[in-house]
Amino acid sequence: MLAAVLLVGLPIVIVTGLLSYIAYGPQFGQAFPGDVAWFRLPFFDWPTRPSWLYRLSQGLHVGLGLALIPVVLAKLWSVVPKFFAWPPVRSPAQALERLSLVALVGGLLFEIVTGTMNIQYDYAWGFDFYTAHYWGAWVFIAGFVVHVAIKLPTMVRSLRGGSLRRYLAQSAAETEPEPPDDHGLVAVAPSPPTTSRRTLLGAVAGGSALLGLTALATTVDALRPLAVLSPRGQSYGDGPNDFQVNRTASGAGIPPTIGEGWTLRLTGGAAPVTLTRDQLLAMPPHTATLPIACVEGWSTTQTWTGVRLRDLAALAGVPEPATAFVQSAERAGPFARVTLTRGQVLDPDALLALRVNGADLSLDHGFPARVIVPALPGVHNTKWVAAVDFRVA
Ligand SMILES: Nc1nc2c(c(=O)[nH]1)N[C@H]1C(S)=C(S)[C@@H](COP(=O)(O)O)O[C@H]1N2
Ligand SMILES: [Mo]
Repeated sequence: MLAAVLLVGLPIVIVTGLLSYIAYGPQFGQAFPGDVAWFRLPFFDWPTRPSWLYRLSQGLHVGLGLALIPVVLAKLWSVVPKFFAWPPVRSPAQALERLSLVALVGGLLFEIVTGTMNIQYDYAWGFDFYTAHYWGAWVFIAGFVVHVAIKLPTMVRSLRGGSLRRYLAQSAAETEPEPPDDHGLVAVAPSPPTTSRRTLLGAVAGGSALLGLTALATTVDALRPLAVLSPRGQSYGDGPNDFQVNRTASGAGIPPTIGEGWTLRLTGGAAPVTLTRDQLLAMPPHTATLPIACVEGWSTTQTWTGVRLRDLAALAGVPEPATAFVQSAERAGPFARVTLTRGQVLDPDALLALRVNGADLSLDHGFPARVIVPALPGVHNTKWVAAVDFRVA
């Protein structure tokens, strides 16, 4: 039963995790870790439609990943005798199986711990999160594939056995031990039961539902007070700018005076073009309701107004760019420079946003101007934009 839930849930977490890597744009060297040798995925240009694509895939990765933790723990608990099997190795085939279990359990626990600590901003380790989470994923995937191949028949047999319904009807007092098996999973001399299987499954389901709810609350505004596990649940703006702030201006070293004398520099054409914010506001405005979806699973949908990136490209003299480099006023660090694909520049809703929900962007949300592109991972929606360089190749 637990196995069946994991067999459906874990592949979703795996696939959405790998998709997130692709969404970051490994072809531009901006996915982490950068150099993965022959573990390179067959990547493609991340689409801009549907605009909620990254919101859904990354929300599932983090939310489902969290909700499955109680199921994983219960499953591990149910196979505890295996960890103490003696002698540890009986045959080469069995040695291989046990090695796959080390990869499976070790890899999965590692992914759970690093993933959870990342969304809590608890970087208490001496290595890069993305590198560790990426390689940990492959260790886990290898163990998972081998384990499913070996155990699938056992799972199908036990689900077909029809014992589930009978078990769920039993109270603690009626609970009988499993019949002896030859896998070494059943206790030889079990103590009297203290809870029923029904209570155990109920506790697991309840724990999963609670964790899933706190994850859902980081993407559904109406549930916001329930986002108790998200650090982003604590940091918002005011009025029309009242939504999650990933990193504040002061955290990024952006002075409150950034608007004074600020200009946007566009390059790539015959001559650079420089625009003030007033000149941008005088251009044909475009409004779009689009999400910001962070790699940490939270997301928020707001209504943005600004200038289309493709209009800026045309103005710069590069109406058909192949890529665009966006430079933030935040000069150093992973957010300083982002590469967008052609499709991300030319999408009719791709914006250099100046306003949100009818008000000027707040300093924390990227004033004087920020990028908002449909289905783009949140991290690439650069705040405090200083320059855009449109490239034809
Ligand atoms: N210059 C700059 N741009 C940035 C960031 C940043 O720290 N610095 N954070 C990014 C991340 S990780 C996300 S999820 C979004 C969040 O935007 P918000 O803080 O307006 O919600 O901005 C992105 N743009
Ligand atoms: Mo983010």
